[in-house]
Amino acid sequence: MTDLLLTHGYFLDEDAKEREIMKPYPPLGLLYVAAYVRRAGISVEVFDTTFSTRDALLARLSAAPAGVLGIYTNLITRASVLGVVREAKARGWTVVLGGPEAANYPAEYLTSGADVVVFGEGEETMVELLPALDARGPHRLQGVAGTAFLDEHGALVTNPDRAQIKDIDALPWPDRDAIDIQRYVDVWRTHHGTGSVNLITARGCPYRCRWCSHAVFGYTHRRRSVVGTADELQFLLERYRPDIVWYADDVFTIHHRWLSEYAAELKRRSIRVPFETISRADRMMKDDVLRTLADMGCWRIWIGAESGSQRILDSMERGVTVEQVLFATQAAKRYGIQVGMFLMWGYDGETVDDIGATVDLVRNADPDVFLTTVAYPIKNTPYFDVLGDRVVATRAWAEATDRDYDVGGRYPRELYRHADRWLRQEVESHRLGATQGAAARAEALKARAALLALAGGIPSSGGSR
Ligand code: B12
Ligand code: SF4
Repeated sequence: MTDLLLTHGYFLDEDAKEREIMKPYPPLGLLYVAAYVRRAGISVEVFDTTFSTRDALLARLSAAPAGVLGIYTNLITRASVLGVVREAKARGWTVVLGGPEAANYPAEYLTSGADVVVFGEGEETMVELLPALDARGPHRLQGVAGTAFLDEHGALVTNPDRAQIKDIDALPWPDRDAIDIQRYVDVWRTHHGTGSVNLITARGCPYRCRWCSHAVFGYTHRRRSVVGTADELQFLLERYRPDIVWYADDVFTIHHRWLSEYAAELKRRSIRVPFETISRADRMMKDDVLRTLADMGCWRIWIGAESGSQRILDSMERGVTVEQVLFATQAAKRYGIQVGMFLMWGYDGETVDDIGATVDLVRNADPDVFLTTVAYPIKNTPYFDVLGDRVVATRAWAEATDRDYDVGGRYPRELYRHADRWLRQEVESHRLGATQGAAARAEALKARAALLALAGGIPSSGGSR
């Protein structure tokens, strides 16, 4: 009998946009939990929903006997997970939620039917929680650190935080055998010509960007050993034969000495595999870091540039300058590394001038690819807190995500669509040059005019060419 069934409520089948992108990654956190509880002697099964369907999951839930169902939650899966919770409860399962989203809304999830919300790292908590659930049921879990539940009177009980795992090298690797990893590699290869696998080299980020969620790992930063990480990579390469790797770290180049030792270890093993990852410009300011990345096979690095306005970067407490973003982008490209940029519109206090500064930055830095998002306040972040009652729900909590919050006092959403068009056309016209880029330039000016009309003002500087 399976003591624990784990799943994550994300179905590609229900996400037309992501089906077009087709860059799915295995749910690493869930696989870490699976490996840890399995090592503790608990039998565990993972139902990976990515390539499956809701009907198939429900069929699995209907197969008796019902036990404990653990679900990973993140920001985008709220409605889906709530649906799974409902169906699981109707079939007699005890439901435990983990991951960054449930940790931010324990009361809401518990009153929607979940039995327990786990916050922080799931490994040790699950190993303590499962026998406690067996012995005491879901309403008397006082003292199980890292959990929240409703007591017999329906009152919310929040147990103390669990201490973070000190030695993350002591953790077993993610239980990749529990799901069909090869399918991910193959889907990538079919759609993009390169099969990809993911792994992490560290947990947690010590920076304090105000909009970023630290719900799981807090502000710690714990690294794996160079040898342990290289062992896992080597295993992945031998086992799944991917063409590329995604280091799913928060800031891959955060620790320069570690990076150079890791690169040396891979070289010693004659491993050079193209990889993609995320970093910060200020951790990419040295030639030897960029050379190391290039030598290791880094083919694309994502930089959270966010804004071209220093005033906005400072109010985000990003700890990075516009000059660093420009420098790091151009320097990475000189080393043959593609740059992807994350950009954010509409952060608190952003004006049309600031939007223009972002357009200027991207035009000048010329990253290979960039993605924009309209800033959204994630619960329990300093950004959410500072907005206070300017965070306005647009839909019922159960049907929405934190991305659906409206922010009072901000420009209308339509303005950011014009900002996007302005940015894309401006960059395009710059790439094509004065003659060939004339049409794009005209489009950029139109988009900028539309944006200004909506903003009801003329910028005094920035992006005003
Ligand atoms: C890599 C990454 C991505 C990659 C995904 C590639 C991949 N999966 O490898 C990309 C760039 C595509 C991406 C996209 C997005 N991401 Co992202 N991503 C991450 C990142 C940096 C690492 C994920 C990871 O592998 N973590 C390592 C594992 C070990 O941690 P974990 O999953 O949290 O698991 C632990 C616990 O949560 C818990 N746990 C997990 N599952 C379960 C289940 C049970 C039952 C229990 C008890 C416990 C438990 O135990 C685990 C081990 O301790 C995280 C930040 C982070 N460091 O985690 C953000 C993060 C998860 N992403 C986030 C966001 C917002 C997004 C996007 C919505 C962004 C956007 N605007 O589009 C999209 C959503 C895409 C999607 N389909 O989910 C937020 C989520 C915030 C929230 N409150 O939900 C995070 C936390 C970033 C942040 N700091 O704000 N992301
Ligand atoms: S945005 Fe990146 S650098 Fe900033 S706190 Fe979050 S993970 Fe760290």
